[in-house]
Amino acid sequence: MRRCVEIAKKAIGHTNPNPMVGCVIVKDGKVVGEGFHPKAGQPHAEVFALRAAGDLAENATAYVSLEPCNHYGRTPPCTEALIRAKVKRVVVGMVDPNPIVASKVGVEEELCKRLNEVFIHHILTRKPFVTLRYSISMNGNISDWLGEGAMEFGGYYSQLLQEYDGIILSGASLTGSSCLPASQELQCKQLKQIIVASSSNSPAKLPLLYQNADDQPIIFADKNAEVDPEIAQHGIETVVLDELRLGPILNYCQRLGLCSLLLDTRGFCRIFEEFVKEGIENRLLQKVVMEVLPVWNGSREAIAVPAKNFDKEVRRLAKLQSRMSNGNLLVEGYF
Ligand code: AOF
Ligand code: ZN
Repeated sequence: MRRCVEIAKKAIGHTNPNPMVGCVIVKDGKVVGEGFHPKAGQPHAEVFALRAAGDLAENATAYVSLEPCNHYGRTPPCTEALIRAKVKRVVVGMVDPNPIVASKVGVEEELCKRLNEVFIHHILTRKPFVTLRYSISMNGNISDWLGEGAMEFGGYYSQLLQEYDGIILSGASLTGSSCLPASQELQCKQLKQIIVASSSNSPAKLPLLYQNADDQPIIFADKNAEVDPEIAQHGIETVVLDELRLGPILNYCQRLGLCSLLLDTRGFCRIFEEFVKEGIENRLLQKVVMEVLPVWNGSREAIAVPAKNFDKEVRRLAKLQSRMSNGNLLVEGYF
């Protein structure tokens, strides 16, 4: 089952709105076929694994990280493919939360659920899965910097960009060195850029993070924001809201089919403080990824971690995990 999850991850960032799924077919203690679901519209993991196994699937055991589907969606039911191939036993990691599928089991369930936290949230709530990301200094202030190596290929930040459908950034973070890199790996994934422009953080310049991305960014501006006229000339969609709030932005993203969003506080600005408050109070945020940098930051760049006007109650985060990444500490948790 751990192997199923490992191969399912090959499609990270490419399966939405479908889940990532891996399937391994085992016969007489040997792996005879493996497969994963690469993309919505393409065959499911079981189909690829059965193709690889060929005749050896007969009397074999199929391990699948998600309960095999039994419905006609974009593709036919995997249950029928498994029966046709005469597989003897099916071992399932987690039940499919999709109400049109459904039944039993639970092998390495936590692991299988973590793999598809986005899919699970999205199919049950029909809302995007939103992760708040920020870096802090050792003295507990937000830092505008990312940890060393974070943006490089394999770095945690570039992995986040691969994983999520969209990124919400402040207009202020779009100038100069804090722009995202246009590396080859990132270009293959269409990451929708959602830029928030309020009067205090209007993008000074045309914010094209990926010069080659087919996808145009969207700008959400409040009515007092000064949006560079060049932006309109480039035909970039600008949505003017009376009140710049996270809820309406997320609804808009949902309609665009974005299942997961990274709320990135780089270029941290007042508006994000409001977003975090609104996000926690209205349960719009699901996850936090915090990077602790080995620095002590001074008053010019220091901004307190967003807690302004936060309702008195303490919110406890669940399933805390930590790891080191290039000398920086990464802490993750769930609201
Ligand atoms: C599986 N194996 O690899 C995946 C499953 O439109 P379709 O045909 O792609 O069906 C999508 C639904 O099928 C999706 O919402 C989820 O319930 C299930 N995904 N099931 O047996 C797979 N990706
Ligand atoms: Zn299926």
